[in-house]
Amino acid sequence: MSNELLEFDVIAEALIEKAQKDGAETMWDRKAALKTQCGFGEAGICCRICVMGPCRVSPSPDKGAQRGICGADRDTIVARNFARMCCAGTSAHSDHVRDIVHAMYHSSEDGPFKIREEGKLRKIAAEWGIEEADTKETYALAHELAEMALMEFGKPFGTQNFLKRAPESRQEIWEKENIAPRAIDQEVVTLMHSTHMGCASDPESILRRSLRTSMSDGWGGSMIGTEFSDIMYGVPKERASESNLGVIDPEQVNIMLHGHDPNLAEMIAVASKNPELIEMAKEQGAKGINVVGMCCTGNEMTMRHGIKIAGNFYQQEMAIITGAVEVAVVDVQCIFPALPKLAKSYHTRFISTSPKAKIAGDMYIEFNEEDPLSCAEEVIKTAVMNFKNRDASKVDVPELKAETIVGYSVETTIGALDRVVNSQTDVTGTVKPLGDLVWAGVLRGAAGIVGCNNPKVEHDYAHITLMKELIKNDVICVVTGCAAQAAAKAGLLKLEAKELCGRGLKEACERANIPPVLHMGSCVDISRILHLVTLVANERGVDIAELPVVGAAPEYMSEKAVAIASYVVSSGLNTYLGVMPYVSGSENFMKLMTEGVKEWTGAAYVFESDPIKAAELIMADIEDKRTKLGI
Ligand code: XCC
Ligand code: SF4
Repeated sequence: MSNELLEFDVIAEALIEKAQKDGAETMWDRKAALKTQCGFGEAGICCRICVMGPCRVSPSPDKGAQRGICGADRDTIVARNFARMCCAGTSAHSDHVRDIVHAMYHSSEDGPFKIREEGKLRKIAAEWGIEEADTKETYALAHELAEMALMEFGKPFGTQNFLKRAPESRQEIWEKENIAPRAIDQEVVTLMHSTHMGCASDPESILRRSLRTSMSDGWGGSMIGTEFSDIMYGVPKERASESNLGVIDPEQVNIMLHGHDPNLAEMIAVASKNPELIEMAKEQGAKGINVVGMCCTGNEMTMRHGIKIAGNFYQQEMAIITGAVEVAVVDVQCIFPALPKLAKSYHTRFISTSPKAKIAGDMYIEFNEEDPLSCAEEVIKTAVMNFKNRDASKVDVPELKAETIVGYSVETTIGALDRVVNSQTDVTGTVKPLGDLVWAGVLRGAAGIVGCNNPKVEHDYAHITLMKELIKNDVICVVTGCAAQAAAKAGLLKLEAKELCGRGLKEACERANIPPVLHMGSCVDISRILHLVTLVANERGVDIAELPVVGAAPEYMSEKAVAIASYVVSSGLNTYLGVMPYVSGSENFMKLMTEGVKEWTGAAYVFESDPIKAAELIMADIEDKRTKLGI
């Protein structure tokens, strides 16, 4: 089945049935046990910011409690709850990035963390104004740049360095609207302060500050994370991979890498090639060691090493339910606390590694940036020695997997675009061909489709439906996170997917030899999308908000995604959310999000749960932008 364009994920049902037979519990069991989820929480009108509460106010202005004990009304309560999601989302991305920067600070010629992309190191160092960036000794420069990046988290003055990438018009908007982010930690701390009991109550001010905090993620933490990971681990290049649970190989020792931080994953990738460990696996009766990725770690590893993608967010339990995973090793974010218990229904060992995300219930092997390989080797040895404990009667790996092309960093995308120009007569190495294709109408526009899965909607359905609708209408899609993995499993990340496109996009794909949906990486790599869009805007001399480009998160669930939506809106792109955030309890706040914010940033949040309708709205949006540009 591996070569067909798959219709969504047809294996979930079989594995859920298997789980029941094995006596294992899944997210769907727990969702059912919760019965009706809390309506006040859902509307964002429950406040428990202080211990006079919790105060649940009425969603209706005509009846019920209108204010909490302190007098906060529904607008304030909703705004504060929303703001705190932005804080947490920004913290998660940026704090994971801090670890990447620390790894770069510890990099050395003969240590486990090395500089692989010296050119990129020098380029970013020069961009940030480091003197003699082209001549300094590599590691001295890397350490200087890392220290500078650490200051981006806590510098007392100034705004984020990467803002200068944006078109001047955008930078002016950020200045004028007071959403140019200062130090990342400062933005989070100050917004936590603002939303403390008895501080800000003005929803407009709270939203504005939420945007600024989220901006410190998109143009700060996340962008640093992407660029610095590239410097250390390599700029992703086009490469083939495979995706879906079928990449788990019953004949090998399977290690499932799940989480977000490339530091751990890179070390496991290195250690898994250690001949001694492979020999050890063979002695245990396995054919070898098979590392597979889940969620964003999966994205990072497939982009840089072609490591196969086992699945996205909602499949983390299913991977274990196959009965063929020796070790599930995790670092931070999006890891169900349910996994250790689930693992006990099988032979799987669950290993958490980060002091920031110590998960109770099975093993903990701390990952230490000063001696990273020892953790990685211990994880692999544990997996190898666990192979013999497999219960053959419980092994059932679905045979489903799809071929996939990944690796579209900005650099690689520009390289692919060079294939559509005449290298003798035209400039190469720029985004000009992309702008030309859009301006000529061959491509109507572009959409960044990102984010998670959410059991409130049928998994992967909204992602895939939206992507298919858009490519049919000649809108090229760039994808990250679990949306990218949904695309991978559905066969949208391969050249043959051009058959699903409109004429223009199909032709562009043929000329550039790319799929119509481009895998740009993990969620922090949404900064790659921002960067690409920025380059196109700069090349055309327009503002980002003028481009026929949108953002979408059809199935998101995490606080990180709320921060992402907020920095994408702040960057000037309308952002289509398929799941309602907890704001419906305040009509005023909703209005600010869907209309008011447009006056500040030129873009807004759009709520639409039906992907077909969302696609229609996006097409109208894109055509409207084109008309205004006169193209
Ligand atoms: Fe997590 Fe990044 Fe969401 Fe997937 S897309 S569920 S955040 S792994 Ni980021
Ligand atoms: Fe209630 Fe106000 Fe305290 Fe919130 S801050 S819990 S609304 S008293």
